[in-house]
Amino acid sequence: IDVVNPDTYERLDITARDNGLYVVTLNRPEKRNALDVITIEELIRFFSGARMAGVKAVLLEGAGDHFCAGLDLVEHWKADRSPDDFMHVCLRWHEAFNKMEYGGVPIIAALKGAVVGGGLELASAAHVRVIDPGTYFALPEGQRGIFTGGGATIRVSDMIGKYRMIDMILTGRVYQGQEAVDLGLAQYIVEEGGSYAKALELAEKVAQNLPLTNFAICSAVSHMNNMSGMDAAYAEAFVGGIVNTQPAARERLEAFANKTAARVRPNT
Ligand code: 1HE
Repeated sequence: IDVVNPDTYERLDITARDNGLYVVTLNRPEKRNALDVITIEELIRFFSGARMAGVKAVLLEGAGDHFCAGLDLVEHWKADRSPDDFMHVCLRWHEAFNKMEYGGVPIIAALKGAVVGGGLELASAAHVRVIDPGTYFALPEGQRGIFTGGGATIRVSDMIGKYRMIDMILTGRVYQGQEAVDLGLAQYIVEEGGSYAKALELAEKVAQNLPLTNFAICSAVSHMNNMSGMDAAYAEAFVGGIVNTQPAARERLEAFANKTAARVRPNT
């Protein structure tokens, strides 16, 4: 299917690896991978069609020294948009990031350098984030005289809590290192320059899960978090009914029953 054809993208590099794993690279390093209209449209296109195209997992990264500098401020300034126009820009961002979070394809983000403004909003739409000690998170919108528009009010406050998010945007506070992990901005920290290798290891691992299981993990959990407890319990039972009886799982269950499957052991 065309959505995985790298020749059809201008801002994204799409690289197929083994076993349905794709590397999606924001490829505008000279502008620190700032998100312009074209990039957002390409993210929508890729993530809308990924699962139907057989994509089993995505490693998301940025070319150059920084993951992403957020909204293309120069494009925004030059376009001198009306409120109506920018509302629709924001809706396209939400389209892209909702397709990512709810699309059912696991996305592992390899982060480095600046992950700021809309770059943090993009990273927060991935399911797993890996950082190195040089990775830093910020919401510079407050200083730039603007506000968020790509889901920070939802996902960043979900990760770190409402008042930490408010502090970040009000004061421009930067979080990095182990503190960023402890607060929930990322799940893994590795040595300097190591986020790509760790993200690749994780992406290769999750690509081995059954696609329907990954679909539930990378879609149902987010949907259920938006529901009341009663509705979430009902929906979980429904999803569990389908996923936990899928024919493809029988082999794995049989292996467990026959004692040939790996056991869960503590970290060494
Ligand atoms: C950009 C952008 C951008 C860089 N839009 N062009 N985001 C921000 O406020 C972050 C703004 N960017 C920065 O603070 C810095 O550029 C970085 C920390 C990311 C990188 O610093 P550095 O020293 O490596 O690069 P630089 O010299 O600042 O930038 C290199 C080029 O990238 C330069 O262009 P050039 O043509 O002069 O070479 C910069 O103009 C360009 N560049 N960042 C456009 N963001 C839906 S609402 C979302 C709200 C937001 O995301 S607010 C944006 C927050």
